[in-house]
Amino acid sequence: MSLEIRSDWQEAEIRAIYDMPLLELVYQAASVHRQYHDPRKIQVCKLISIKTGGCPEDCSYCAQSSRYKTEVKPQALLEKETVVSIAQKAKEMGVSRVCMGAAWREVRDNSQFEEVLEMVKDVTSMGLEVCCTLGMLSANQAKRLEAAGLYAYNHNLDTSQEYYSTIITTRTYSDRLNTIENVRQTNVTVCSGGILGLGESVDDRVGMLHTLANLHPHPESVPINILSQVPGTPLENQPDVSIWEVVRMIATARITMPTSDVRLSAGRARLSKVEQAFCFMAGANSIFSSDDNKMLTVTTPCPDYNADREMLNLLGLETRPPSKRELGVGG
Ligand code: SAM
Ligand code: DTB
Ligand code: SF4
Repeated sequence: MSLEIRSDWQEAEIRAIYDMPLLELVYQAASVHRQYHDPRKIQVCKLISIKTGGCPEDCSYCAQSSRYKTEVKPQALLEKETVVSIAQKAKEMGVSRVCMGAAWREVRDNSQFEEVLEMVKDVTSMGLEVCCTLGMLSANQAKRLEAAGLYAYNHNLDTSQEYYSTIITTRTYSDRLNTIENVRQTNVTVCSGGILGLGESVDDRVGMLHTLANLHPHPESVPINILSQVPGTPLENQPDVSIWEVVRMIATARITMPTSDVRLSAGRARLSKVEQAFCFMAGANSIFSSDDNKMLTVTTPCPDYNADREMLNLLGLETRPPSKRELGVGG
């Protein structure tokens, strides 16, 4: 297999990778992984929901959309001090990246954005990589986040262009790509991936990877989420995705985007240690961990720091320190 970094993938080539005999696929992905990454290192990330619920968007999977009746209670923007203290505890537990999520359609130029910029500065100055996921961004807002020291911006494509409007009607695929492009014009790194289990076909999964792998450069970070079926949302009755589909997706992302971090994100809580080990073998090199057993909201469980430390020890894996690149710049 060629190990060059490509942004000219054909959809059929990616499909052929995804469809390879499973163990051959995992072996090739593991080989690529070893070429570009230290396979003993896993980055542990912590999500902080800085503003929860009441979102005007209609993403059919999401517990935070105001259109669906879920158990999530809307909450105002957290105080900066609260965010810093969660980040401090996370750092002590081996976390090197903190991702702040807000249930917004888009960032507005208001006092709340100013507060988020202050949070980014303070958490960055603790020596952590800071990622934000705040909805759509203008080019100017991306530059302001860059100036605050932001390390990464998360904005997922979620699925293929063709399937997108089945899942979300309040924005388009090109809105998504546009925000990613605005982030790309800065030094902030791009985090973009998707979800398995929305009722999408294999062609949709391959289509999403095709779009991501043909971005130039590739997103530095590619989260692979497994749908957590949230009661009250249109996708509440979706069947569970098989672990083998998850492994195929991770391996195909690893082979097509060799230098990117591939993050085993939502849905990990229902995987056994053996299943997670398979995901790491297939090239996943990051997890989200927590002290309160939730990802952003109570609807999506997350293993806790102690359980994860035990698992990493068992598998002979170590936590990765924060990247030194550009930490503190502009902050
Ligand atoms: N509001 C921002 C946005 O949509 O860009 C950021 C927050 S949103 C929670 C970030 C991502 O989490 C989504 O793009 C989706 O991939 C993932 N996600 C949300 N709800 C999920 C669920 N129930 N199961 C799995 N992944 C989910
Ligand atoms: C991503 O791709 N996965 C994380 C992060 N980016 C923001 C979120 C996972 C889903 C959280 C859903 C919930 O907790 O309600
Ligand atoms: Fe809002 Fe993001 Fe949830 Fe969509 S995924 S409803 S934009 S919080």
